[in-house]
Amino acid sequence: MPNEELIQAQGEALWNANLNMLAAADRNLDGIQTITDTGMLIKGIFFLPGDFLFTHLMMYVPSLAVYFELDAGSLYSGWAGFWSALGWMGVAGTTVAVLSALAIVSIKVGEFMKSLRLLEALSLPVLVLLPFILSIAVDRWMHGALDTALILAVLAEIAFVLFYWGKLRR
Ligand SMILES: [Ca+2]
Repeated sequence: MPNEELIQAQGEALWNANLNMLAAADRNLDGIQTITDTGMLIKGIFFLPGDFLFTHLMMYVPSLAVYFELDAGSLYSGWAGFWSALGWMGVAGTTVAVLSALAIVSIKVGEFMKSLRLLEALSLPVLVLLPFILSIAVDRWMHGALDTALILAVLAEIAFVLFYWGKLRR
């Protein structure tokens, strides 16, 4: 029975070494940057999901890593490729789903705004509040005139509603 702590440490070391390798410009350490290094980067990016899965199983569920015989040789293996392909399909599927949802939402919002006629919708709250704001201003200007000003504001609201009512019926 292999030591679980050893497997955890090995998983972490493998994952970090893989990331360090991908981050380096000269990935095969031959002292020169060539097409081989670019190939290793592309391969490394493709294998990221599978290698992530295997190393993190080693790190967090070592008993399972032991059962599936995961070790340094599991990275970049056929199974790592299988899980990587599945992982990237999941990423692509999620991206398409999110983009489609965003497209649907933006169309719906667009239709809603069009039906409201944007400027009218934005000006409506301002027009509704305006008489009340003015009545408070009047009270500041002529002390004690708030009651009168509010009555005038309510009358303005009624006139406003009647005006819109007539406009809508046309
Ligand atoms: Ca190189």
